[in-house]
Amino acid sequence: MNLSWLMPESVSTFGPALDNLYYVILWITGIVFVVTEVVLVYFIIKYRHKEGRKATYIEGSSKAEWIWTSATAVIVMALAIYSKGIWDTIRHPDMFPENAYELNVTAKQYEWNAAYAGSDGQLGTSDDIVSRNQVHVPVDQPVIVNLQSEDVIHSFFLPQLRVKHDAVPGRVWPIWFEATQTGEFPLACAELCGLGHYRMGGTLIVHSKEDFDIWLSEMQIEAEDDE
Ligand SMILES: [Cu+2]
Repeated sequence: MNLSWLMPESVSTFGPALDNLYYVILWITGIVFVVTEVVLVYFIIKYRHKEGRKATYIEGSSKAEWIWTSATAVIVMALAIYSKGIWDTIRHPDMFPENAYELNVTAKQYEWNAAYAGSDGQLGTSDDIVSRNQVHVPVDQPVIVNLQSEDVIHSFFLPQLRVKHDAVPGRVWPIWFEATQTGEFPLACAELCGLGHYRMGGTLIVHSKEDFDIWLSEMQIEAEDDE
């Protein structure tokens, strides 16, 4: 059964693997839930009160306990091993792609500020280019976002990219993703961060490589004109 309607379209390189893991867990827990409920209802009806029927004392069955304990352990271990590969790809610092484009994103009540290296090619210098509530990235290239927060805990959420990560004050947290499609996608804050949390939204703009370079140089010219 195709469950893809449950989620927004995926435009991320690691999206399909992550979605599959989600569907596998949903199937396993879904089947266990239905079977358990059916058995529960069956027993409620079968052993309902009847005049003259006396309850019997039972001590349980160690065979049944062995079966359900080991079956659960096997399923949980299998899921842990299956998900570890995906988790490592996405979050393990040693697995970060090397040819990534790097930018900074700083969250604050209630906006997202992105900073890109200016003409010196260095991030965190005075010629950085900034965009407010817009994160511009090139398509088909890994992007590293150094996430930080100026005030409280926010959460950088790109549903279509299958990215969600907390921005924690006092820490710089690198995350990465690679968009597979150009276009505009919503950026939301997924952590209740104050009264204006609901309007802490932005846009992820995925450009073709050429358009991204054009956008960057236009922003550089604009910044130089302002000086
Ligand atoms: Cu927020």
